[in-house]
Amino acid sequence: MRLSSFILAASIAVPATSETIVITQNGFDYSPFEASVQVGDTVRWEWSNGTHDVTSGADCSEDGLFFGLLRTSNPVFEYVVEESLAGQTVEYHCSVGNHCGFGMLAYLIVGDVNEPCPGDVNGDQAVTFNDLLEILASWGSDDAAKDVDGSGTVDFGDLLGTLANWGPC
Ligand SMILES: [Cu+2]
Repeated sequence: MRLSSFILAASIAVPATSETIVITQNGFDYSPFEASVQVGDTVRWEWSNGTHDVTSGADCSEDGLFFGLLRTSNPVFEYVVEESLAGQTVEYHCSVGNHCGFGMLAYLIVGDVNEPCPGDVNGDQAVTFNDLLEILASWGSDDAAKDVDGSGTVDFGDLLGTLANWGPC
């Protein structure tokens, strides 16, 4: 493969890291109404006013996935997105009074899980020329993040492992 092929195959992608997604309660609203999250992210609901909660489940019924209070005595509820929810849309609502009937509900849009991706040493969900550059920069070291084949040294075997997984993860 020629060098120019590597460069053409390089792509821009967002690094995969765990984040905290903040959802703010205000009146009968959760904002954002649809929150995009990833497995492993922390969803953090923040109370603004009134007496509410965060109850998972569609049609104003509780499915037991998560539940937390949102009120002056408990102004924050956090939930870490479980792997079983990958690729799903998770509906939740407020179970206090008839709040759900008044429209106090919202959604978590859970992204697909990323499979392990040998050769993606920079974690951008694609094996590209940038990964080769990182391997070359650590050539001869024992940097585990760049030791694609687990040999204990960053060397030619890691270049081969990277080439074998070329492209999007
Ligand atoms: Cu409520």
